[in-house]
Amino acid sequence: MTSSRTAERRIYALRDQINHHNYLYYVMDAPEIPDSEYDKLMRELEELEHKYPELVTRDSPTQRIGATPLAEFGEVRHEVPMLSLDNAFDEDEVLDFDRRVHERLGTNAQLDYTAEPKLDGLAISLVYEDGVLVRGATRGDGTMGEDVTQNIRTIASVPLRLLGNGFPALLETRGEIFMPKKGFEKLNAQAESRHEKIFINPRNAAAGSLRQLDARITASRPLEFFAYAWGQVRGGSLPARHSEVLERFRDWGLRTNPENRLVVGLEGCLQFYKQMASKRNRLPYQIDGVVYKVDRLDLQRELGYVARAPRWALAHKFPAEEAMTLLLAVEFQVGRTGALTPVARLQPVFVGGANISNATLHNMDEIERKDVHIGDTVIVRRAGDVIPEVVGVVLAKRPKNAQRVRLPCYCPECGSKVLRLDGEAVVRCSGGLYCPAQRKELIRHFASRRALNIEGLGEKLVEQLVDTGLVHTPADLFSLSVAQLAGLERMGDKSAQNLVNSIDHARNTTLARFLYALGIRDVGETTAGVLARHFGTLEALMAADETALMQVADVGPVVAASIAAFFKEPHNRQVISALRTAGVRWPEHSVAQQVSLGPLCGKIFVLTGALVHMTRDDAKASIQALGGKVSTSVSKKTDYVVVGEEPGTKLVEAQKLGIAQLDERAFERLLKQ
Ligand code: I6G
Repeated sequence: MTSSRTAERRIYALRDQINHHNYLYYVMDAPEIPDSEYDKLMRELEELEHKYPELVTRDSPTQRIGATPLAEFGEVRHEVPMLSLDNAFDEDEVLDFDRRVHERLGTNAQLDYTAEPKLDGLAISLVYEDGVLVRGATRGDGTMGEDVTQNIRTIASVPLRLLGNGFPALLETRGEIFMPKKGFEKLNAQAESRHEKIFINPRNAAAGSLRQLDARITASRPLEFFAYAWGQVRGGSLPARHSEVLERFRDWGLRTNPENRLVVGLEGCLQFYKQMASKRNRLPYQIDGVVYKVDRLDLQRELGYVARAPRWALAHKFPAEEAMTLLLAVEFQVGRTGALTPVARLQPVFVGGANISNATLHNMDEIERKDVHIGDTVIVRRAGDVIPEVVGVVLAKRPKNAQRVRLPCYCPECGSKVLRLDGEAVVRCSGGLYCPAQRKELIRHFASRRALNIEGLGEKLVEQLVDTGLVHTPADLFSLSVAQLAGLERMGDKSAQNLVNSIDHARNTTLARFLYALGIRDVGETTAGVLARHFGTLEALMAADETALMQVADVGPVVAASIAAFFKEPHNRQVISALRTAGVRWPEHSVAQQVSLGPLCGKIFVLTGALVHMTRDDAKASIQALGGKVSTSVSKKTDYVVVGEEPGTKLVEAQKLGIAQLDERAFERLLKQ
């Protein structure tokens, strides 16, 4: 049995080890043992303390989470007021600051500054007495703050006991409590899955987490700490420079920002600002600027304070990425794929370095999740080049007449019905072939190689045809004249004639290609082929309801719903009818014909080598249209190997197995039978 003395020694040793590993992990960012080893040490300490409760101390690493929730936070007076910083919003203001500092100090010499990222969190004061954390308090109004000791103790990067020695008997360190971006996203994802309120940004999440009366809730939140300043210091002294104090803090186990730098003069400050601005999005936490501090503490004392801010420090802010403004209306924009995106029309506001009056609301789910109403005061965010977005609502400012956002029933571009499939956040226009918003994308797809394969009709030309109003739907392509085309930019008579010829050529196609060309949502090339084989005719497919569609191999409820919705939309039926009138055709086979007749029905083909008169895709589609199957490897089941130029090893295998070979001519004859 462990004697009490042995247990005591082991407990102290374990605490030292755990504190040391905390230091390596949080302060040095260089852990030496895996988490599992660390957990083992913690478990051993917990067990020993459980057995010897009289040996438990407040600064033991096991004592982070207090058991009883508070009724309210106590008040704390800051003996040394917690000041704020003057802000600079451009280089000129930094220049003025540096000039004022020089004037007051009566020197022309370049000064050393500590340059630090300014975290977007909450200022905090931590008091250590004889190295033991005794109090954590918020800034409050700078003189009176709230006692959040219980909550601060739960933050793993805040040491409960300082390491090493040489620290003053009373040390009040100050710094920032913040929530890293990843932790914030995870917290919001959890809140969302539980249908709880989400936080607007990491700063709000950190503030909300620290103001919990139940420390167990704070303990579950991913909060972190960086030290950057100090208040009361008694029974000891600090070094003579700010940068040296920060180093000392680290030695004592207080985490400081590894991005901090000692820089020289104004130039050094501005260079640091630029570096941090470009690094900003890659940092694991949000920053809203950088802070410059005259490094020598004697010079700081000489400079003193003005009003509530030190003359020796300056916050150089990045352009604000978030701002509040009024949501005037919500409009729906139709994208190239038919997705309707709600767009917030805002009272113009300056944010992220630009005036913005529109921001995305993403989709209806997001609107519901954020509880956005028209008339609300909203928070918009514009970070870097990212599209501005509405991140949240200031509910306290909601006017009585605020209105819910309603999803339109019809597409604002073309009037076709709007669809929201079960389980999908995105809402779509069902007027695929007809909708102007989808026109360019659809025509480009319609003409693409694997669809109707209209040679020479590239993206640029599609743009011109649509922009000049010559083409509204794919059917219009078939009535284009040489004269019309020749009038377009970079289009000579010859190219115009060539394009008319290839459009004419594209009239003869297969049902599978035609279906694929229609750009029905969820209907790719393979599904189009399967549908063509299953139904045999376009009429049969168009007449099929969702139940009938689901009989087709590979067609599930989502795809069936997309197909049914597409053919239900009268605008789409009109365009299909116009295409057929324009002469778009394909060999028709009823299902019965396919099964009983058709030379290729049930036959398995393998293609090898390059065909001269058709692409491999065309050959494949033709075989499938006539009921045949195409396999990628030769086996005893193969009926024909189609042999093009420079065939591969498949030919050798076919010869070995004695399988019938078709050259391109024989293959073409077979297709025409
Ligand atoms: O609000 C602050 C943010 C960052 C600060 C600060 C800081 O240093 C990186 N430093 C001081 C001295 C003060 N406020 C008062």
